Amino acid sequence: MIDLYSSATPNGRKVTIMLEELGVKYNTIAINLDKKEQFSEQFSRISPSNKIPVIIDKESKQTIFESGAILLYLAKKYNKFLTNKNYWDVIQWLFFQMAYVGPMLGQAHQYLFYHPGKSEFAEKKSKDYTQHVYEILNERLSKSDYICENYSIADIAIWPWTARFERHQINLKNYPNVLRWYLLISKRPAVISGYNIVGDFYEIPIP
Ligand SMILES: N[C@@H](CCC(=O)N[C@@H](CS)C(=O)NCC(=O)O)C(=O)O
Repeated sequence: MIDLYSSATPNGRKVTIMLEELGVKYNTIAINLDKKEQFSEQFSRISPSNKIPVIIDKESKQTIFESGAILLYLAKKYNKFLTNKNYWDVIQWLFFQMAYVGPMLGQAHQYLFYHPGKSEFAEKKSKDYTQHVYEILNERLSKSDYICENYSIADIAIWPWTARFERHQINLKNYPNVLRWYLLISKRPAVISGYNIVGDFYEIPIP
């Protein structure tokens, strides 16, 4: 049994979608970010950066924070969504998500959605980076149905961030390959269920 500490956010949804895809049993412990529960003494012991998601695998006694590390751990443990055939391809796109997509789109949420009008410079930078991310994805998805040939942890890591396209002022219709991929993944039963495991209910946004 796996304990998952999470919230209804893109990084949290990566893990609930992965667990639903795997069909394994897990408990969810909701961490209310608005109430700053991520800074509690108890949660700090398992999450040094005070961020969700975190899992505790009671079988292996392994605690893991950082969503990319969690996806890798689960893919390795259950031997799914990361095959030997295109291992490094998936790894590089997973790292692209962790190092570029997440941080840049996360900043865009701050400057464009939560706090607009504070810094013209930051808003422009965020828009430029966001468009760059979508251009890269659109080009990549012109070559295959999924980020790396077959559905993998690269898709599972990237998709929940693209589901916030409205917040970072992106019209998905301007990125037709991303739109096709986005809609394809939106229809997966595990994605539909995994989108809403922790916290309030949200519809998957469809452009
Ligand atoms: N690189 C981390 C980022 C995690 C992260 O930013 N989590 C956000 C929610 S999506 C969070 O816990 N924010 C709370 C805070 O910053 O206080 C990961 O991918 O797990």
